[in-house]
Amino acid sequence: MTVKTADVLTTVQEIVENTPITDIHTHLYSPQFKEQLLFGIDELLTYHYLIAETMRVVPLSYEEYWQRSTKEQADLIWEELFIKRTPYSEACRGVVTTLSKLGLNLQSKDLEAYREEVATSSIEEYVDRIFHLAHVNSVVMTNDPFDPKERQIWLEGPERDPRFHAALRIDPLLNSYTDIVEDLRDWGYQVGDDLADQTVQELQRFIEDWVERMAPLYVAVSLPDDFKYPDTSIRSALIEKVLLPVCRKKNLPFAMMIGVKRSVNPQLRSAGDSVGKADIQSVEYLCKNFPENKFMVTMLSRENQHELAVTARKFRNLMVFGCWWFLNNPTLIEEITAMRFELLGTSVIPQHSDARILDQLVYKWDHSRKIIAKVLTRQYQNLIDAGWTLTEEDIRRDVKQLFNDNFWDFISLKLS
Ligand code: RAT
Ligand code: ZN
Repeated sequence: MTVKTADVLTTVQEIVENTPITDIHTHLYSPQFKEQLLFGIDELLTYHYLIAETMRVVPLSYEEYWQRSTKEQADLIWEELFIKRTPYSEACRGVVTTLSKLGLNLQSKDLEAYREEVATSSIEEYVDRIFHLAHVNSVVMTNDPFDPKERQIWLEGPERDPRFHAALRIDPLLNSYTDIVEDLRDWGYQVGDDLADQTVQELQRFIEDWVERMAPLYVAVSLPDDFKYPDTSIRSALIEKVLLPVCRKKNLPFAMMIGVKRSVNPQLRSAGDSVGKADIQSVEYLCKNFPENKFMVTMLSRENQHELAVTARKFRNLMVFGCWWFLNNPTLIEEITAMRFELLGTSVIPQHSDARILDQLVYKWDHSRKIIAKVLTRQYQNLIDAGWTLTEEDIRRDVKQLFNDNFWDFISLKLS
């Protein structure tokens, strides 16, 4: 059915709201991972984005904050950001959207009552409920073989919930190799401090073992703003000799999340990371010199977004994804998404949730969907004004590509 300019908004909104999503980057876990899966009001309130906002306004030392229990921290955050102030920051509004969609009475502002109402009989049921509310059909976890608790669970061979896919995250290997050499040796890999041939083979074996164990959809790393490739660092050598060959062999994309300055304020712990502009030339170099490797890239600084989209025009082995972390704000999502649609058409993955707490799927996707619908509407209206005939089926196909197929097609794409 042909869609007229006047009807584009409602048609796009309806389709965007109702198309289920594959959420390609989260920090969620399936219930089999026990306490690794965070959920519920207190976790929602103690999200590290909200800790940073709270510590700006309370006359409390960092130590005093961290000494408190999660429940006490949540009480403080609720009091400071939601009662004494108006919660219009994006992270605060996210809590409000989530509570509202969970059916809680926002007028009461009664945190204790919310806790009681959301208390859930079974985590499995809660996962179903949240996936349903968020209209998400599956999520990709972030799986760290260097995390002792998570590692143990994988070694026990957990039962897999098909809605939770794995992603092998290898930050310690690429960002602090010398800190993990000892662990690797303890686990039976004959590795040295420098990348002699045997070490390279053993590190490849380590990655392949974890690929076997987790069946990840991609291998991922977060990289600092001063990331350079190539350079003389061990990281460059590891990428060239260990990571890229294994990714080619297993046909796995290498996902690079570039531009994080870790621990700018260590006292804030998980909330203490920041952002810096990175060098796009490293991405260009990798895409150009490793055409048989697939790269998924997101960059943290707003200043990198235009050149990243342009780089994706040049290299089909580069998939741009998401508005990451400090970019996950309405103004920036709108600007970045519009720019990507104009430069790349439908060939991007516009968003991921980065949800750390199960309940966050509800607001992260509610907020992003609204902006994506707005930006898409504008693109379609301009196209109709230019003389194109647009059908409802066209819109359904496009949204399905943006929310699902672009990712899955890239996962199965073979470049040679
Ligand atoms: O967005 C976040 O929650 C960050 O803390 C990070 O987890 C980031 O997304 C990452 O994956 O490193
Ligand atoms: Zn993340």
